[in-house]
Amino acid sequence: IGFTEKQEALVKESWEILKQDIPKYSLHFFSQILEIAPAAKGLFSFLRDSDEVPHNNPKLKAHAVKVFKMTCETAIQLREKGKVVVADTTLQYLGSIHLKSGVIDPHFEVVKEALLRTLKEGLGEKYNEEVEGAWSQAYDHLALAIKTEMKQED
Ligand code: HEM
Ligand code: ISQ
Repeated sequence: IGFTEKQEALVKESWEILKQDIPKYSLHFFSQILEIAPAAKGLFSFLRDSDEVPHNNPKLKAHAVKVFKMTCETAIQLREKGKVVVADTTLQYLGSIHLKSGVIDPHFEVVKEALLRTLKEGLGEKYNEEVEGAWSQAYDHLALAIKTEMKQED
């Protein structure tokens, strides 16, 4: 089962839409993570000392954008190469950051669900099963790469 041109286009198009309001969607993304798994709050250094999700936190925005962009990048690679190639150094870095922060495998499903909900919110009626499938597939590949790296590190 490969990744089609159509799927790649859907992922790219939806990111173009969400990109237009980064402050809104990064906050939504994050709020969804905490709604699904309130305990995850303690994992994030920029949240630990605050009572609510900070509204204009540069770190939160930058990280949220990276998650979307990396998933997008993964979709492009899946279509072009049929596999995911994340630079070794990037993967090692992400592996160690997540391991050190206390992230565990089930958290990846939480972030996936939050990402999909954010897409749904941003795309409105343009959101459908095809869009969801394309993002899910790309995310799963990226998540697997990070999880595998986390296991090699401990
Ligand atoms: C940090 C991406 C999954 C929790 C980060 C950073 C990136 C990132 C780019 C910032 C690294 C930096 O520049 O400092 C991703 C991607 C994921 C993923 C692409 C999945 C495909 C998860 C999951 C969790 C999580 C499942 C658990 C809820 C964290 C935490 C940090 C972090 C706690 C450190 C934030 C801080 O305290 O500064 N992630 N992440 N991530 N991520 Fe993820
Ligand atoms: C880091 N890792 C995964 C998801 C995130 C969402 C918002 C901010 C930072 C994140």
